[in-house]
Amino acid sequence: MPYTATHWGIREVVAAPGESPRLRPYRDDPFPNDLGLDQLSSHVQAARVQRPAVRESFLRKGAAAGGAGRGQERFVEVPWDEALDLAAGELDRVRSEHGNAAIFGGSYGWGSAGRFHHAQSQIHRFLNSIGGYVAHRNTYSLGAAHVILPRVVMPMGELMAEHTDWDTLARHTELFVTFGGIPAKNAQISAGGVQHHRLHGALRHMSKRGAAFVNVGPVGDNISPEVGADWIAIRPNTDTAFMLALAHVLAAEGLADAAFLETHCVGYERFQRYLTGEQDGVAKNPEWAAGITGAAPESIRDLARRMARSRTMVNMAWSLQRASHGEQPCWMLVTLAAMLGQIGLPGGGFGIGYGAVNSIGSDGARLPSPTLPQGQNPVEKFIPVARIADMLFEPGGSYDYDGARRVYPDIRLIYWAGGNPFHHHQDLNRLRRAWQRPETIIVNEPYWTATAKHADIVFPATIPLEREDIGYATLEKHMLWMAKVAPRHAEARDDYEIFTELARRLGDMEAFTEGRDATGWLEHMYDQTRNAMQRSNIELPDFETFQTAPPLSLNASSPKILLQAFRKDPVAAPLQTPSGKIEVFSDEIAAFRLDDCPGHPCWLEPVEWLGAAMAEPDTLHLLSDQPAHKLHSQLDQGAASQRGKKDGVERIRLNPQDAARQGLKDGSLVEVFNDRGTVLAVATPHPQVMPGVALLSTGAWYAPDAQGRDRSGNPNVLTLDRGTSRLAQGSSAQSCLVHMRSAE
Ligand SMILES: Nc1nc2c(c(=O)[nH]1)N[C@H]1C(S)=C(S)[C@@H](COP(=O)(O)OP(=O)(O)OC[C@H]3O[C@@H](n4cnc5c(=O)[nH]c(N)nc54)[C@H](O)[C@@H]3O)O[C@H]1N2
Ligand SMILES: Nc1nc2c(c(=O)[nH]1)N[C@H]1C(S)=C(S)[C@@H](COP(=O)(O)OP(=O)(O)OC[C@H]3O[C@@H](n4cnc5c(=O)[nH]c(N)nc54)[C@H](O)[C@@H]3O)O[C@H]1N2
Ligand SMILES: [Mo]
Repeated sequence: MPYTATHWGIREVVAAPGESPRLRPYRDDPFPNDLGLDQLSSHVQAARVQRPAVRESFLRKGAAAGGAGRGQERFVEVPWDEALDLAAGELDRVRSEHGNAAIFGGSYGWGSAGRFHHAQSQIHRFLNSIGGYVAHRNTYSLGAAHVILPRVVMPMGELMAEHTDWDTLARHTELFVTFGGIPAKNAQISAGGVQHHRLHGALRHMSKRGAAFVNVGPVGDNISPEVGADWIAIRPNTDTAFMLALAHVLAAEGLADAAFLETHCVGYERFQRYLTGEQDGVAKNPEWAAGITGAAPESIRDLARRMARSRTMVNMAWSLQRASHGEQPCWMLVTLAAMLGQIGLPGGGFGIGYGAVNSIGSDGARLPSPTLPQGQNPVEKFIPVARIADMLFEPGGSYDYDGARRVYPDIRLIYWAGGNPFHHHQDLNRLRRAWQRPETIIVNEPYWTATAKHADIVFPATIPLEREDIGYATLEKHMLWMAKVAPRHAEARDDYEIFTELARRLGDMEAFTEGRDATGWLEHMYDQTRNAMQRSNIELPDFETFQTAPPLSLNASSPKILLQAFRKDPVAAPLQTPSGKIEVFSDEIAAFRLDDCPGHPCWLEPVEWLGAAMAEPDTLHLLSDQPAHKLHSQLDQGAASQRGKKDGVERIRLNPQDAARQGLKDGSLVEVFNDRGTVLAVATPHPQVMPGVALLSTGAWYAPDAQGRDRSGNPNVLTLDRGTSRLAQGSSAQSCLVHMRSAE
């Protein structure tokens, strides 16, 4: 039986003679989902790009066409050779006239599973082989965490792999306090695929063994009802204030672990002066936090005491740091866990993202992975990933990032493969204006996404079912041969072939291909991984056997306790921070003198939040979480995704009181709006969304009408395009105020 991997699960391919193949979940997955099972159906395939296509005026005038017509003009289909010549000509013109630092190939995005046809690796390798490009740094997922955490405790990449595993939590954790739930909808996903969806079983196990759960945040149902969590509702973006108040209680009642703070941390005393109010005259006590968060002071006091007397794990969702001052909840979470003194103990300490993806809490070892080498990028310029519109608006403009002053490059050409910025970026109307500025935009895409529609040249890319690949996901313990099970749609080609043809025209083919075709690369990558695994005492079959074998289970299980070695001996196993210890105060960050990220964790008002003066009655704080029924914008036209909508329009959840006040019923069509734009959505009252808050998941395919109103329900028409702070410059999508009115 053939198999394939998707980011949301391994799929078996059932191919009855004479019928088109069908997908079904992997039989050994204890908690499978139905995402994307209809990938090959005609209603999904209808959105495919058939043939290379060029924007009409661009075809006539080339770069002289200007960018104003992007997203409006019609496309003209052209033969492959003509499109390739045109694209190669543009790449060559820009690199010789302006240098490779005028090419942006950030190409952020998840693309599809499969290690060779990994679109980001492909495009980076290609652009490196033709002389380099301006790259992006960090992710939309964890923009703030990537920058703050290595300075405070450890790099996010290591932290993701080293979270205490679920089994250890089940055996030791008495109290699991989470900010932002443990959303099962999110744990459907792991980059590269999932063999066993483990969250469901893990939570059931913990609950059976007596662990209690407390969920703090604006939404109550982002945790399994089976665990019977207590919900403490707080306003969005106020978690840091809540955590500060917990810390205040610990300090005031002598519950903080002074010994751990002394031996394993630096700078607690300076932070304490802020906490008690000695520094600024404001004690960060529960009464203070109540005014900010809306939570009752007693609930904070009780929780702090409970946390101190239990074996406690404190966790936060990644969404908390995808917000204005998103560095602060990360820093404060680690500080709070340090005060509890249980970091490095089984079942205690902190987690960042239990539930965010399936791999967090896995007992899988980090093993060598098959990777397509990306080569060297001679261009040193980069941008923090979410600063793309700023970059396009302000060539030569300066900005702060991680303690340095940097200058935005002057981008003339954008090449995108494997991502959808018209899904993932904030303030899409602003992006649309910025996107008009480059001379040339090239996109490889299987589907006519909004990004493809805003390009000059679109190359139709294959999907994984139309090519062979190696499926592998670090920490998920699987490796499988992804079979080719469907013919290529229309004239689609693999990214690898597209880049090979461009590299040939640019005289750089040998550097890109190293003389290998796709099969040659698959064999090469597999053999390299096989050798590397052998060094870790894991035997893999030879390449030929692998191609017909069922998914391999790399049974390397290694129970984990985060920071156990550091706890045992902070001198022998120091952290990589400047002091080797947890930095509750950071001299380096303090020296940057940033008013939006001082030297210790603190409460800073978000740019937009419910406490702000601008929040008049009927203002709602809009959260745009990850969609339950798909991965980002992928397969939005599929059955699973459509199930989450009404008549093709996305649902927006809000508290029944807010709905009633505005006369909205379940199913009412509404306009959600602010100064940045307007989207249509379907009102869905829900008691577990706190008053004043609305929740519209991401992923709907941006479809502006003539007035610029998005008819699909894409929240990024409304979100704020500002960095988390001048330290990390991450996306702050979750800090966004909106209004709502009936559209019926
Ligand atoms: N408001 C708001 N916005 C957000 C977030 C949020 O919480 N709120 N979350 C952010 C986060 S965390 C993320 S990770 C981003 C995700 O943003 P993206 O990763 O950009 O979203 P995807 O929809 O996964 O885009 C992948 C694209 O690659 C295409 N693709 C698939 N396979 C291939 C292939 O083989 N070749 C090529 N060329 N293309 C392929 C797919 O069709 C799809 O269009 O969104 C961010 N945006
Ligand atoms: N089904 C599905 N799963 C996914 C993805 C997907 O697109 N679809 N994307 C994957 C990716 S790329 C990523 S990065 C992860 C992201 O993982 P997360 O960032 O953790 O996911 P979100 O769904 O954005 O947010 C989780 C929950 O946080 C809550 N929340 C939002 N703001 C606040 C706040 O200010 N305070 C508190 N306490 N809670 C808040 C919301 O209720 C939401 O349900 O998800 C991954 N998993
Ligand atoms: Mo993400």
